[in-house]
Amino acid sequence: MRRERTAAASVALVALLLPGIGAATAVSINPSDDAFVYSANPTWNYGDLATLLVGQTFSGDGQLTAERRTFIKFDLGNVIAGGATASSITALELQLYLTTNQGGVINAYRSGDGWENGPANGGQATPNSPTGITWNNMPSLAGEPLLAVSPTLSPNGQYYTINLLANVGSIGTDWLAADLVDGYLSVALSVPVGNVISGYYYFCSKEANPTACGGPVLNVTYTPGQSVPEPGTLALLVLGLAGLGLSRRRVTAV
Ligand SMILES: [Ca+2]
Ligand SMILES: [Ca+2]
Repeated sequence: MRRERTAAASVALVALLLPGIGAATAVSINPSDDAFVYSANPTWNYGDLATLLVGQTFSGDGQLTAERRTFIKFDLGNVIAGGATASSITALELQLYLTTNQGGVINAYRSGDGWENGPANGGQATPNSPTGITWNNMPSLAGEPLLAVSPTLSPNGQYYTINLLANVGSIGTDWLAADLVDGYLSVALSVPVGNVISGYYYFCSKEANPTACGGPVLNVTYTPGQSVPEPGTLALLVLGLAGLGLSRRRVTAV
């Protein structure tokens, strides 16, 4: 009985000295940048619009006529400051608010971070900002891990969740570890290869009026405090455990 209480006290002491271990933390992040790009206006930027579009259009004989893709970038600074590691992140979900559906699915890819929202000039015959993302300067999707498939996008007027960790069992988490070093996670959204749906999915961008519809959100759940304890904390832990050991020996000797 006494020995069990001593063991319990040891566990309590460890929990006291190493707060945060085992307690999952959930963080919701809004985008730092988001924009769609359009193959029919390949030098135009649409970063300041309230909508994000994904999809393709086809002519009557089935030839692809245009495509729109969306790029969304999240600053991971708060997650990094909280001590998250690739292995301690247990959930990574992208949420998108849909306003116009086509009844199919879209794919999420990881992309490079070297692009910016830019001042939108969509719909106007004005030169593109050199800093804003366009069809011509967008990061490639090829070769990037993270391919995750959205649920069927219908009906309108609600958030949909894409699980960005859906494929870590096959591709690992090196990409996530890299994003925790460079500080940003960028996601590209496009329709699947072989898509036959003609039309565009509309989502709300970070510029959308929040009373009308919500912008993209990245939900991160991780277990903090897995960094190596400070030397002072370790010393306290060793002293505390040694003290318990001494008291246990005295009890045993009686
Ligand atoms: Ca934007
Ligand atoms: Ca990155």
